[in-house]
Amino acid sequence: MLFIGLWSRLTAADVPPTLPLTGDRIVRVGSEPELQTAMSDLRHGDTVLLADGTYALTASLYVNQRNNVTIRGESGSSNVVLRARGMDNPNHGGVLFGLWSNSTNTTLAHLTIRDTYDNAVIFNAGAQSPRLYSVQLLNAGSQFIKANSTDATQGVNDGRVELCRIEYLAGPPATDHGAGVGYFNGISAHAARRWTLRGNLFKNLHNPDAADYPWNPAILMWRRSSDTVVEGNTFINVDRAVAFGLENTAIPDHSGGAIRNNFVYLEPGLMTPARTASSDATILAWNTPDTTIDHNTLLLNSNVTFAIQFRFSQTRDGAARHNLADAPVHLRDNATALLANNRSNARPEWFVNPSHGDLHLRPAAVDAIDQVPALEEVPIDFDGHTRPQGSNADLGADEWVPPPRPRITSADFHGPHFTVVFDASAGNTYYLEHTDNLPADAWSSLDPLFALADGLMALTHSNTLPQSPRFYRVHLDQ
Ligand SMILES: [Ca+2]
Ligand SMILES: [Ca+2]
Repeated sequence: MLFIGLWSRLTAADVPPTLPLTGDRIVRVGSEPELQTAMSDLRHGDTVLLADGTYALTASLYVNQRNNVTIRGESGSSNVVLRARGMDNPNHGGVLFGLWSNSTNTTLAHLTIRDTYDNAVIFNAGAQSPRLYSVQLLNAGSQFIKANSTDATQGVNDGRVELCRIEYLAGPPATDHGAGVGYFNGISAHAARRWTLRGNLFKNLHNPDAADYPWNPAILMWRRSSDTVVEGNTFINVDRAVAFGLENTAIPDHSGGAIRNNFVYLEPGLMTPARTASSDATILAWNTPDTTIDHNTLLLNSNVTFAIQFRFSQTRDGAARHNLADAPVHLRDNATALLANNRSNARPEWFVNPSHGDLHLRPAAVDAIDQVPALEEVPIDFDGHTRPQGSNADLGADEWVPPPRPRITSADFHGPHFTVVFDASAGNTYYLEHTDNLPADAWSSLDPLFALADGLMALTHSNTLPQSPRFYRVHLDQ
């Protein structure tokens, strides 16, 4: 198959909408000293608005008993960069964290925090209802986001992490920061209730075998956490994607909640055979009653034994339904769950662009499309499309929507080459066809073109001669 793409355009998900600018005071800062002054003078209700640029942090940003504080850039997430001294640099200058808060309604938006020796963002006793929106957290020396508890039963509740990117750009921390080498998660929250993690990307949270922590979940909600919702996230090359609960404690380690409409992709050969042998699964429900795991898409390429695992006897009254994976669902150590319509033989060619974590369905995924009745609890898909489209709902996170007919926007000769430009939809294959007679007995097809993204594409009939008449059409392969 020929792959040529001339133009593409960003989808809405690549540039999240900008939050409206609110706050009792807008405190504008344009330099690191001004930022630190604003933090020292912080009042309840402040919005600290950072001008575009890179800020080399001389201290962590402390939101200490100041409620309703927002720290943000203007828009996007990459124009404002808060840089610490390096996740493996013991000369961290005391800049252990990016943001530290023990306050209510701390919001972080439209900026990047990178290269912290400890957590990128930490919420401690007293913090409630934190929000991260359109934030990049890169290269953290420990958990990217940590939510600690006041005691065994009271933690940071009602957190939201939306449209954020959490990634190691060149591998995880290589040195021991006190808890062993490779001690990280995307988020670790203790005794945390009602968090929502939606539309985020978790990438390369993967330790080498020599690390002390071979199985860090990107999302770890445990130690009496409850009612977490994890939806619409993309996980690429992570040791584990999600764990609701981990330990077989007398009181459930987590309860309730939903893991739905997520994409998980692991590249072939990510894990060594020894790792794979002890892998359990990518999504864990361990010691968590009443948890549902529905409509996820997981392409794991034989790196792990199971896609989803329920474990321990208090894990009951939950369900795994309508998941699309290339590995099965597993019940371990007396766990029970309702299992329905989970497919374990997914193929890479069913998906638009797996190595980029794009597990939208291609039309070729006939064994996934229109296979199940819509599930009342999961009425929309990864994209916000309602289920079902077509005669039935599709397995996995993406409900496939038939693409619009291609619309030709221009057609021109360039020497002996005739080029047709048209609107294409990601995941579909288009043919340029021609005939010299209408109605045509048969259309002649040129090499097909596969659309990696939505946008304009071009197909060229090379070394053809002008002939009158000749007719062209763009054919959508379905
Ligand atoms: Ca359908
Ligand atoms: Ca869809």
